[in-house]
Amino acid sequence: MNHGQPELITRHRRNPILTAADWPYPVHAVFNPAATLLPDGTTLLLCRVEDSRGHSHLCAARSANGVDGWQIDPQPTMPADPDNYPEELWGIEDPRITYVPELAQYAIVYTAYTRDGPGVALALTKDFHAFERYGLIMSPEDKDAALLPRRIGGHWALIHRPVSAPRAHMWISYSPDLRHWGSHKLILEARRGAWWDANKIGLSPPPIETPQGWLVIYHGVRMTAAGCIYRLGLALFDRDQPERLLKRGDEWVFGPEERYEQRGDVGNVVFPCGYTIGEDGDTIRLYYGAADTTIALATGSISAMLGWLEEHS
Ligand code: BMA
Repeated sequence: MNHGQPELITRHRRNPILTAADWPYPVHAVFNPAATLLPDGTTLLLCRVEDSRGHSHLCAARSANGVDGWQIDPQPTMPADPDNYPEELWGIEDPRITYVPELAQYAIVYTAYTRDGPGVALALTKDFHAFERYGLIMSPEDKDAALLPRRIGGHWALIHRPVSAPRAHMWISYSPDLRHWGSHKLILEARRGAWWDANKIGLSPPPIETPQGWLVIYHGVRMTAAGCIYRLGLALFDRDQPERLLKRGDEWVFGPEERYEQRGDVGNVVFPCGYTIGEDGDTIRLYYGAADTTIALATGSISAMLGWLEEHS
Protein backbone atom coordinates (compact mmCIF):
# COMPACT_ATOMS: atom_id res chain seq x y z
CA MET A 1 0.00 0.00 0.00
CA ASN A 2 1.00 3.62 -0.22
CA HIS A 3 2.86 3.81 3.10
CA GLY A 4 -0.35 4.05 5.13
CA GLN A 5 -1.28 7.42 3.60
CA PRO A 6 -4.76 8.17 2.32
CA GLU A 7 -5.21 6.73 -1.15
CA LEU A 8 -4.78 9.38 -3.88
CA ILE A 9 -5.88 7.13 -6.72
CA THR A 10 -8.71 4.63 -6.22
CA ARG A 11 -9.32 1.59 -8.39
CA HIS A 12 -12.75 0.91 -9.83
CA ARG A 13 -14.34 -2.12 -8.21
CA ARG A 14 -15.22 -3.61 -11.61
CA ASN A 15 -11.65 -3.69 -12.88
CA PRO A 16 -10.49 -4.72 -15.36
CA ILE A 17 -13.13 -2.84 -17.37
CA LEU A 18 -12.06 -4.11 -20.81
CA THR A 19 -10.32 -7.31 -21.87
CA ALA A 20 -9.50 -9.11 -25.13
CA ALA A 21 -12.64 -11.23 -24.60
CA ASP A 22 -14.77 -8.09 -25.12
CA TRP A 23 -13.34 -7.50 -28.60
CA PRO A 24 -15.56 -8.05 -31.66
CA TYR A 25 -12.66 -9.61 -33.58
CA PRO A 26 -9.88 -11.98 -32.47
CA VAL A 27 -7.13 -10.16 -30.51
CA HIS A 28 -4.51 -11.22 -28.01
CA ALA A 29 -4.49 -8.33 -25.49
CA VAL A 30 -5.88 -4.79 -25.01
CA PHE A 31 -4.05 -2.20 -22.89
CA ASN A 32 -2.49 1.30 -22.58
CA PRO A 33 -5.50 3.27 -23.90
CA ALA A 34 -5.63 6.97 -24.72
CA ALA A 35 -8.84 8.67 -23.58
CA THR A 36 -10.96 11.70 -24.36
CA LEU A 37 -14.48 13.02 -23.81
CA LEU A 38 -16.36 13.64 -27.05
CA PRO A 39 -18.59 16.77 -27.30
CA ASP A 40 -21.70 14.73 -26.45
CA GLY A 41 -20.11 13.45 -23.24
CA THR A 42 -19.20 10.02 -24.59
CA THR A 43 -15.94 8.59 -23.28
CA LEU A 44 -13.73 7.43 -26.12
CA LEU A 45 -10.81 5.13 -25.44
CA LEU A 46 -8.29 4.58 -28.20
CA CYS A 47 -6.95 1.23 -27.10
CA ARG A 48 -3.70 -0.43 -27.95
CA VAL A 49 -4.70 -3.82 -29.32
CA GLU A 50 -2.10 -6.53 -29.76
CA ASP A 51 -2.77 -9.29 -32.26
CA SER A 52 -1.39 -12.79 -32.14
CA ARG A 53 1.64 -11.82 -34.19
CA GLY A 54 2.66 -9.46 -31.38
CA HIS A 55 1.94 -6.39 -33.53
CA SER A 56 -0.31 -3.63 -32.20
CA HIS A 57 -2.91 -1.35 -33.76
CA LEU A 58 -5.39 1.15 -32.29
CA CYS A 59 -9.10 0.54 -31.79
CA ALA A 60 -11.77 2.90 -30.42
CA ALA A 61 -14.19 1.89 -27.67
CA ARG A 62 -17.00 4.29 -26.74
CA SER A 63 -19.15 4.37 -23.61
CA ALA A 64 -21.81 6.76 -22.30
CA ASN A 65 -20.68 6.41 -18.67
CA GLY A 66 -16.98 5.63 -19.16
CA VAL A 67 -17.25 2.41 -17.18
CA ASP A 68 -19.33 -0.12 -19.08
CA GLY A 69 -21.56 -0.56 -22.14
CA TRP A 70 -18.54 -0.14 -24.43
CA GLN A 71 -19.21 -0.03 -28.17
CA ILE A 72 -16.05 -1.29 -29.78
CA ASP A 73 -15.29 -0.63 -33.45
CA PRO A 74 -15.89 -3.88 -35.39
CA GLN A 75 -12.50 -3.55 -37.10
CA PRO A 76 -9.20 -1.85 -36.25
CA THR A 77 -9.90 1.93 -36.12
CA MET A 78 -6.33 2.84 -36.95
CA PRO A 79 -4.37 -0.11 -38.31
CA ALA A 80 -0.63 0.25 -38.84
CA ASP A 81 0.06 1.36 -42.43
CA PRO A 82 3.62 0.22 -43.20
CA ASP A 83 3.12 0.44 -46.99
CA ASN A 84 2.68 4.21 -46.82
CA TYR A 85 4.44 4.82 -43.50
CA PRO A 86 7.41 2.43 -43.28
CA GLU A 87 8.03 3.51 -39.68
CA GLU A 88 4.90 1.55 -38.73
CA LEU A 89 6.51 -1.72 -39.82
CA TRP A 90 5.99 -3.53 -36.53
CA GLY A 91 2.81 -1.82 -35.44
CA ILE A 92 1.63 1.25 -33.54
CA GLU A 93 1.36 1.48 -29.75
CA ASP A 94 0.56 3.55 -26.66
CA PRO A 95 -1.42 6.53 -28.06
CA ARG A 96 -1.99 9.82 -26.19
CA ILE A 97 -4.85 12.11 -27.27
CA THR A 98 -4.83 15.90 -26.89
CA TYR A 99 -7.74 17.99 -28.09
CA VAL A 100 -6.30 21.10 -29.76
CA PRO A 101 -8.87 23.93 -29.85
CA GLU A 102 -6.82 26.02 -32.34
CA LEU A 103 -7.00 23.19 -34.89
CA ALA A 104 -10.44 21.98 -33.84
CA GLN A 105 -8.91 18.49 -34.04
CA TYR A 106 -7.60 15.77 -31.80
CA ALA A 107 -3.85 15.16 -31.94
CA ILE A 108 -2.89 11.51 -31.47
CA VAL A 109 0.75 11.01 -30.59
CA TYR A 110 1.72 7.35 -30.67
CA THR A 111 4.65 4.98 -30.78
CA ALA A 112 5.55 3.73 -34.27
CA TYR A 113 7.54 0.53 -34.02
CA THR A 114 10.21 1.03 -36.67
CA ARG A 115 12.88 -1.44 -37.76
CA ASP A 116 15.26 0.60 -35.59
CA GLY A 117 13.06 0.60 -32.51
CA PRO A 118 10.20 2.76 -31.27
CA GLY A 119 9.80 6.36 -32.52
CA VAL A 120 7.14 9.04 -31.99
CA ALA A 121 4.47 9.61 -34.66
CA LEU A 122 1.61 12.11 -34.94
CA ALA A 123 -1.82 11.95 -36.55
CA LEU A 124 -4.71 14.42 -36.46
CA THR A 125 -8.37 13.51 -36.51
CA LYS A 126 -11.72 15.24 -36.23
CA ASP A 127 -13.83 12.16 -35.66
CA PHE A 128 -11.71 9.05 -34.94
CA HIS A 129 -12.73 7.66 -38.33
CA ALA A 130 -10.34 9.50 -40.69
CA PHE A 131 -6.75 10.20 -39.64
CA GLU A 132 -4.25 12.60 -41.18
CA ARG A 133 -0.80 11.20 -40.53
CA TYR A 134 2.19 13.49 -40.05
CA GLY A 135 4.57 10.52 -39.92
CA LEU A 136 7.49 10.21 -37.53
CA ILE A 137 8.15 13.39 -35.55
CA MET A 138 10.86 12.00 -33.23
CA SER A 139 13.31 9.43 -34.51
CA PRO A 140 14.02 6.18 -32.62
CA GLU A 141 14.56 5.42 -29.87
CA ASP A 142 11.88 7.68 -28.45
CA LYS A 143 8.36 7.16 -27.01
CA ASP A 144 5.99 8.18 -24.17
CA ALA A 145 5.04 11.43 -25.91
CA ALA A 146 2.10 13.84 -25.84
CA LEU A 147 1.31 17.22 -27.35
CA LEU A 148 0.33 20.17 -25.15
CA PRO A 149 -3.12 21.49 -26.15
CA ARG A 150 -1.99 25.00 -27.01
CA ARG A 151 1.08 26.87 -28.24
CA ILE A 152 3.60 28.08 -25.70
CA GLY A 153 5.15 31.39 -26.77
CA GLY A 154 3.90 30.78 -30.32
CA HIS A 155 5.24 27.21 -30.60
CA TRP A 156 3.69 23.78 -30.23
CA ALA A 157 5.21 21.76 -27.40
CA LEU A 158 5.77 18.00 -27.21
CA ILE A 159 6.90 16.05 -24.18
CA HIS A 160 8.71 12.83 -25.08
CA ARG A 161 11.23 10.31 -23.82
CA PRO A 162 14.33 9.67 -25.92
CA VAL A 163 16.63 6.89 -24.73
CA SER A 164 20.28 7.54 -24.04
CA ALA A 165 21.11 4.04 -22.89
CA PRO A 166 21.20 2.89 -20.20
CA ARG A 167 19.12 5.83 -18.90
CA ALA A 168 16.02 7.57 -20.22
CA HIS A 169 14.72 10.99 -19.17
CA MET A 170 11.79 13.25 -20.15
CA TRP A 171 12.37 16.05 -22.65
CA ILE A 172 10.31 18.82 -24.23
CA SER A 173 10.67 20.03 -27.83
CA TYR A 174 9.03 22.88 -29.71
CA SER A 175 7.74 23.32 -33.26
CA PRO A 176 6.25 26.12 -35.37
CA ASP A 177 4.23 23.72 -37.55
CA LEU A 178 3.98 20.28 -35.80
CA ARG A 179 6.49 18.91 -38.38
CA HIS A 180 9.84 20.48 -37.53
CA TRP A 181 10.93 20.09 -33.93
CA GLY A 182 13.79 21.74 -32.01
CA SER A 183 14.76 23.71 -28.88
CA HIS A 184 15.02 20.35 -27.11
CA LYS A 185 15.23 20.62 -23.34
CA LEU A 186 15.58 18.06 -20.58
CA ILE A 187 12.66 18.53 -18.17
CA LEU A 188 12.73 15.58 -15.78
CA GLU A 189 15.62 13.27 -15.08
CA ALA A 190 15.40 9.67 -13.95
CA ARG A 191 16.97 9.38 -10.52
CA ARG A 192 19.77 6.94 -9.76
CA GLY A 193 20.40 4.12 -7.36
CA ALA A 194 17.61 2.61 -5.30
CA TRP A 195 14.87 5.11 -6.21
CA TRP A 196 11.53 3.79 -7.56
CA ASP A 197 12.07 6.06 -10.59
CA ALA A 198 15.76 5.35 -11.14
CA ASN A 199 17.27 5.12 -14.64
CA LYS A 200 14.10 5.10 -16.73
CA ILE A 201 11.05 7.36 -16.56
CA GLY A 202 8.47 8.56 -19.08
CA LEU A 203 5.33 10.64 -19.44
CA SER A 204 2.17 8.65 -18.78
CA PRO A 205 -1.03 10.49 -19.88
CA PRO A 206 -0.87 14.01 -21.38
CA PRO A 207 -0.09 16.80 -18.87
CA ILE A 208 -3.08 18.30 -17.05
CA GLU A 209 -3.30 22.10 -17.13
CA THR A 210 -4.16 23.61 -13.72
CA PRO A 211 -3.92 27.19 -12.38
CA GLN A 212 -0.77 26.05 -10.50
CA GLY A 213 0.91 24.65 -13.61
CA TRP A 214 1.06 21.49 -15.72
CA LEU A 215 0.41 18.47 -13.52
CA VAL A 216 2.33 15.52 -14.91
CA ILE A 217 1.73 11.89 -14.08
CA TYR A 218 4.84 9.97 -15.05
CA HIS A 219 5.99 6.38 -14.76
CA GLY A 220 9.15 5.15 -13.17
CA VAL A 221 10.62 1.78 -14.04
CA ARG A 222 12.34 0.04 -11.17
CA MET A 223 14.58 -2.74 -12.41
CA THR A 224 14.87 -5.61 -9.95
CA ALA A 225 16.33 -9.11 -10.03
CA ALA A 226 12.76 -10.37 -10.53
CA GLY A 227 11.96 -7.99 -13.43
CA CYS A 228 10.67 -4.43 -13.82
CA ILE A 229 8.03 -2.66 -11.71
CA TYR A 230 6.13 0.21 -13.40
CA ARG A 231 4.78 2.77 -10.92
CA LEU A 232 3.39 6.33 -11.15
CA GLY A 233 4.62 9.57 -9.65
CA LEU A 234 3.66 13.25 -9.83
CA ALA A 235 5.45 16.40 -10.94
CA LEU A 236 4.39 20.00 -11.60
CA PHE A 237 5.76 22.26 -14.33
CA ASP A 238 5.42 26.00 -14.95
CA ARG A 239 2.35 26.94 -16.95
CA ASP A 240 4.11 29.42 -19.28
CA GLN A 241 7.50 27.69 -19.35
CA PRO A 242 6.68 23.99 -19.22
CA GLU A 243 10.36 23.05 -19.19
CA ARG A 244 10.59 24.56 -15.68
CA LEU A 245 10.09 21.91 -12.98
CA LEU A 246 8.29 23.35 -9.95
CA LYS A 247 7.70 20.25 -7.83
CA ARG A 248 8.42 16.54 -7.91
CA GLY A 249 7.10 13.97 -5.47
CA ASP A 250 9.61 11.65 -3.86
CA GLU A 251 7.28 8.70 -3.47
CA TRP A 252 5.23 6.87 -6.03
CA VAL A 253 1.45 7.38 -5.81
CA PHE A 254 0.23 4.28 -7.63
CA GLY A 255 1.74 0.89 -8.34
CA PRO A 256 0.76 -2.68 -9.19
CA GLU A 257 -1.11 -4.26 -6.27
CA GLU A 258 -4.04 -6.17 -7.69
CA ARG A 259 -3.75 -9.53 -9.33
CA TYR A 260 -4.69 -8.15 -12.78
CA GLU A 261 -1.81 -5.66 -12.45
CA GLN A 262 0.74 -8.12 -11.13
CA ARG A 263 0.00 -11.00 -13.49
CA GLY A 264 -0.29 -10.93 -17.27
CA ASP A 265 1.94 -10.78 -20.34
CA VAL A 266 4.19 -8.29 -18.54
CA GLY A 267 3.50 -8.47 -14.81
CA ASN A 268 3.81 -5.53 -12.41
CA VAL A 269 2.81 -2.85 -14.89
CA VAL A 270 0.27 -0.05 -14.48
CA PHE A 271 0.45 2.17 -17.56
CA PRO A 272 -2.09 4.98 -18.10
CA CYS A 273 -2.07 6.80 -21.45
CA GLY A 274 -5.24 8.83 -20.91
CA TYR A 275 -7.80 10.34 -18.59
CA THR A 276 -11.09 12.18 -18.63
CA ILE A 277 -12.01 15.01 -16.26
CA GLY A 278 -15.47 15.20 -14.69
CA GLU A 279 -17.92 18.09 -14.86
CA ASP A 280 -16.61 19.37 -11.51
CA GLY A 281 -13.28 20.08 -13.23
CA ASP A 282 -11.52 18.07 -10.52
CA THR A 283 -12.40 14.38 -10.69
CA ILE A 284 -9.96 12.55 -12.92
CA ARG A 285 -10.57 9.12 -14.35
CA LEU A 286 -7.34 7.43 -15.29
CA TYR A 287 -7.52 4.65 -17.85
CA TYR A 288 -4.56 2.33 -17.67
CA GLY A 289 -3.11 -0.82 -19.08
CA ALA A 290 -2.71 -3.55 -16.45
CA ALA A 291 0.17 -6.00 -16.97
CA ASP A 292 0.09 -5.33 -20.75
CA THR A 293 -3.05 -7.49 -20.86
CA THR A 294 -6.23 -5.60 -19.88
CA ILE A 295 -7.63 -2.08 -19.37
CA ALA A 296 -8.47 -0.79 -15.90
CA LEU A 297 -9.88 2.42 -14.42
CA ALA A 298 -8.92 4.41 -11.34
CA THR A 299 -10.23 7.73 -10.02
CA GLY A 300 -8.55 10.65 -8.29
CA SER A 301 -8.86 14.35 -7.57
CA ILE A 302 -6.64 16.92 -9.28
CA SER A 303 -6.74 19.24 -6.26
CA ALA A 304 -5.79 16.35 -3.96
CA MET A 305 -2.84 15.49 -6.22
CA LEU A 306 -1.69 19.14 -6.18
CA GLY A 307 -2.09 19.17 -2.39
CA TRP A 308 -0.05 15.99 -2.10
CA LEU A 309 2.72 17.51 -4.23
CA GLU A 310 2.73 20.56 -1.98
CA GLU A 311 3.51 18.31 0.98
CA HIS A 312 5.72 15.70 -0.64
CA SER A 313 8.19 17.52 -2.84
C1 BMA B 1 7.02 0.20 -21.90
C2 BMA B 1 5.82 0.82 -22.63
C3 BMA B 1 4.57 0.02 -22.69
C4 BMA B 1 4.48 -1.20 -21.84
C5 BMA B 1 5.59 -1.28 -20.81
C6 BMA B 1 5.60 -2.59 -20.08
O1 BMA B 1 8.20 0.27 -22.61
O2 BMA B 1 6.16 1.38 -23.86
O3 BMA B 1 4.21 -0.30 -24.02
O4 BMA B 1 3.23 -1.21 -21.22
O5 BMA B 1 6.81 -1.08 -21.45
O6 BMA B 1 5.83 -3.67 -20.94
